[in-house]
Amino acid sequence: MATAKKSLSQYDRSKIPDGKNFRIALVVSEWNQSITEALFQGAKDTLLVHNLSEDNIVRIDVPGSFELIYGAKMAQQMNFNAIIAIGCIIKGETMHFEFISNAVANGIKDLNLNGKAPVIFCLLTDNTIEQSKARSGGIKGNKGVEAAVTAMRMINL
Ligand code: DLZ
Repeated sequence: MATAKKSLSQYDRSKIPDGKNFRIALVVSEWNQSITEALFQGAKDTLLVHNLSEDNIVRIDVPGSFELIYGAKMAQQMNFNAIIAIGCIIKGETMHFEFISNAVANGIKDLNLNGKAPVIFCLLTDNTIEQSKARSGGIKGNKGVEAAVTAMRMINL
């Protein structure tokens, strides 16, 4: 269903605002690190293309996706125009997938309702590592790119 809809990995660059004066935090989970690094790189490269300076792209590392909520909350209290929360949860044998995915989605939703800066949801919730690879620079694009584009558009609302 999702793939039938548009992918922001292919986007109209002319519709994205100039990022010269934007300051964006990227909160990055260390779980499934090869995936979250690729998402981070996709997001960062996109922000650089849109004129953000290296100094205005700040990375905050957290141990796992569950900690994205606290990391993003902390970043919201600092001087950022937007925050991108980057993580990857892969389904295993236990219920962790459901608990962590729901908690992160709800936590980030609450931050968006209550905080000043928008928090962008760049959390892969996949059944297999192959699905995550496909969405972090593979055949399904890079959700980090999409998150960066979304952040710039939300700042410009
Ligand atoms: C514990 C756990 C498990 C089992 N799986 C993942 C995962 O697939 N992706 C992820 O980002 N984090 C996972 N974690 C760690 C939790 O997010 C969290 O870091 C710990 O429960 C400590 O609060």
